[in-house]
Amino acid sequence: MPKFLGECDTITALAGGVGAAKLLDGLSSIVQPDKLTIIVNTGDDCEFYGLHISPDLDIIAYTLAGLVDEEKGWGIKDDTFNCLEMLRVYGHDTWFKLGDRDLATHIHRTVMLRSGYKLSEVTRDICAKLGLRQKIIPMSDDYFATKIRTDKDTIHFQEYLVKRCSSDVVREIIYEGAENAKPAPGVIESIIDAEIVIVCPSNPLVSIGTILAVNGVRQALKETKAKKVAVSPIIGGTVVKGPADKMMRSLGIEVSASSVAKLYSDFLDIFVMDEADAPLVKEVERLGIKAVVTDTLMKAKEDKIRLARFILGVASTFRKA
Ligand code: FO1
Repeated sequence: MPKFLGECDTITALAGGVGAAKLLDGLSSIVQPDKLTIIVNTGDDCEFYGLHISPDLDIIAYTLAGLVDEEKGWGIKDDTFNCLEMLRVYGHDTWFKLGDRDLATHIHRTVMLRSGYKLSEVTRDICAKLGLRQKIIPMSDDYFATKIRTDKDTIHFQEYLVKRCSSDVVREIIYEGAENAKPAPGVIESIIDAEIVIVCPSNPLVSIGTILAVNGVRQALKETKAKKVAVSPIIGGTVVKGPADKMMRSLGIEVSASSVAKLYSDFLDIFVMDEADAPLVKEVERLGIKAVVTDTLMKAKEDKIRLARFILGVASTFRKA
């Protein structure tokens, strides 16, 4: 039985996939589920075999439901790939590894979307059926696709990440649909009404950057009275997982924790960095952000809970100027 914190603040988290899921796993162990709202990136959403795939929504939901394949950080543990193997026989592209049980989620989502439900409604249904009580909201119900311009073409983010193993030089990140993407119901309200907003250790360009690109989100983060805490996904100049470092380097952004802080400096109060980045504290504080250091590597469940406790502890003692 998890032990929740006694007096708990209302928390809203901005999340991408694997890195965010680890921290949210820790947070969920110490925060009552009805106090936690998670706004999730949908720029990675893609379509395969006519099915709508929402990788980050699924990574978060599967993780909190205890279903995730912990080794990979995505997909369902002990899943089989019989359907994909048969699709390969029929000549389909099978580079995006969709497991048999995972496919049920995508079929269910697609059936509901085709019947007229919004992605936020479908997500609520999936979470309820998986027994989750935290509120998980897609950043937008509208079309939004993260595209990558390379030296030779423009491709969907999943093609860049999975099919081409992040091997291309990134010339530009295109947030396709951002101009028309409205925040899903509850996104702005949960940021405004929160006591603490946590920006998870996700890719600042293609996970958090997409959420910030949705109309009104950045403004809500500036306006909210919540204490806003971000955790750096960059440790000592590299990432734990994913292509954030390669992407930043390609785009001429220095690969450092302080570069991430800079991207959030118009709304952020507190920046949590790894002990390895202690020499950057002054540089971050020059941005007008309180910088704190701790061990941010999350290998075991205890690490996730310890980091979650640290974040809530720092936020509780922070006083806005
Ligand atoms: N990531 C991979 O590296 N290879 C895959 O084949 C793959 C399949 C996949 C299927 C469902 C799903 O929900 C996620 C999946 N991911 C896969 C993860 C995903 O591409 C990314 O990690 C996220 O989009 C980034 O957060």
